[in-house]
Amino acid sequence: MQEFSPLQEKRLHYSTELPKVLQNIRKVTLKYGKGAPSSKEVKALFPKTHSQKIVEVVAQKTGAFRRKAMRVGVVFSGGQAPGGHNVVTGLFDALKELHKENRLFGFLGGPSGIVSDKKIELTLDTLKNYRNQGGFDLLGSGRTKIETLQQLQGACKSCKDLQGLVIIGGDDSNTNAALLAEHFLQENIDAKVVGIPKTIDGDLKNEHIEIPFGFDTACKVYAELIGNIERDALSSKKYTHFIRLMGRSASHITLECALTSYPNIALFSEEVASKKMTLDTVASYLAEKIQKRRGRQKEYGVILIPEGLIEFIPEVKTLISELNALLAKGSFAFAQLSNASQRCYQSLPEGIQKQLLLDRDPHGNVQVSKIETEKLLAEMVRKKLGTLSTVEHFFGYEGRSALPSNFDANYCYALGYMGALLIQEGVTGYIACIGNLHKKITEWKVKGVPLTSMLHIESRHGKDKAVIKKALVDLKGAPFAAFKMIRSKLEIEDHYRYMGPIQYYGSSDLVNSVPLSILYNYK
Ligand code: FBP
Repeated sequence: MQEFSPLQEKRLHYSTELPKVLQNIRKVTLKYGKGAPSSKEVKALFPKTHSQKIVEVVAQKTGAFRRKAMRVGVVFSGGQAPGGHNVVTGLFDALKELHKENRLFGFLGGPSGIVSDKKIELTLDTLKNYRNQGGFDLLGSGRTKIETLQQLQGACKSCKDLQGLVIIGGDDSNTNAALLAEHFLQENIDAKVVGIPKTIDGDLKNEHIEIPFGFDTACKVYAELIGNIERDALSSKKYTHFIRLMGRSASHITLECALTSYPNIALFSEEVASKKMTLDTVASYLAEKIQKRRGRQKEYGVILIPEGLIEFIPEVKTLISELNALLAKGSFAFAQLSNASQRCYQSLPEGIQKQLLLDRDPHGNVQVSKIETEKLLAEMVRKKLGTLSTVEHFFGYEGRSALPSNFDANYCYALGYMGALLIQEGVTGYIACIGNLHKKITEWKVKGVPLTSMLHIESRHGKDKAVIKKALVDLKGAPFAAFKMIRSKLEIEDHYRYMGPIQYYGSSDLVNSVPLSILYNYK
């Protein structure tokens, strides 16, 4: 028997709100708007789904809606992100509202569940304990990339009696969605494929996607933890805390946490890359700031380090791409590296060398969550300064399955609703997008955007592949500019901000807060 905490129980009964346009889903339809062009290379790879048009939700004059019941599949793909269960409940509720005979099936264990047709039917009863809850445990998740002929055939087989498939995932998973949409059309499979933007990393965003879901909650959890550490540092005055924050490539999480909790120093991978800083210059930069604080009798501090930093340091980046190419061929021998990469490899501690050789994920990414950059930098800085009392932390998994904030709970529920509408209206290879997120929920704007318009060509596993481009922190953007304005003050003085736990009930400015990274873009 599952026991609920009082808050969990209360969250089960939280009422989500919908954007006005989705409140009467039986009375709306899609209107084709602007074209969303694809590149020449993408056109060649996606002959059936390239250059489709953006769709908007509009009132349906006739009031007619699809009468035939549908069977729809849904899958969680990639890392957990708070709010995923609400996408499923939103999708389920919308499907039932559209037609009471509509049925929803959940594929188990991520995309591999699609390949091997492992699914369960989702009902009011199966979903009753998952509303507004964290995690992906209803169905589980995974990182399988569906690309071989055998995998594609498996997917066709398990989806042949479905009219829709909703893929809840990040950039790689939505690339999967684009591939499946194209393949299903080529194989005359009726199932329409729709993606939902998910990832705590915040890097699945562009002119159409303001933020992927999960980012808000995860950042709020990390900000609470950072604030607690800041206060501890200020109380004991004896440790410099090196905190690595998740976010595989982009430093969006670090930026959001820096904007909310005012640490002494925050590093940004994108800035390190643009300034072509070496590992040594990053360590010297930190040592210099710590030394300055020491001059003011401050033997403590808090430093934020984005998880992806290591991959952005030019010499390590080159080393990693050489390793990727070698490991993709199945073997690694030190002598096969270029001279520069040999030097870089040898300069790293043995632990980090081993971590760089760990298996890539199925999409060809280095598993940066396993590379302990915070320890590496703490050690390098200590060597430069002679002595330094440090405590190292890694915050990642702590935030990925948290009870979703009200923002994520509502956002996800609405994304699920939009997913149902896109499928009912028969579009395929689209991603559900909701904008105007800084406004009241009723004013949120809803549309569907062709996934092929977000694809570009990148080298993965040593081969050129069409993938969705990750959005990095824009060094010229408003959120980064806001941090730059306060950066030098934070380094020397202490302006720590204690965000406290996520507020689910109470005054509206606390419970309805939106990520600062969104707000700054509207200022
Ligand atoms: P997604 O892009 O799939 O959402 O996952 C993001 C992430 O949380 C990264 O921040 C992190 O590097 C990675 O997943 C960890 O992956 P795993 O769960 O496989 O350890």
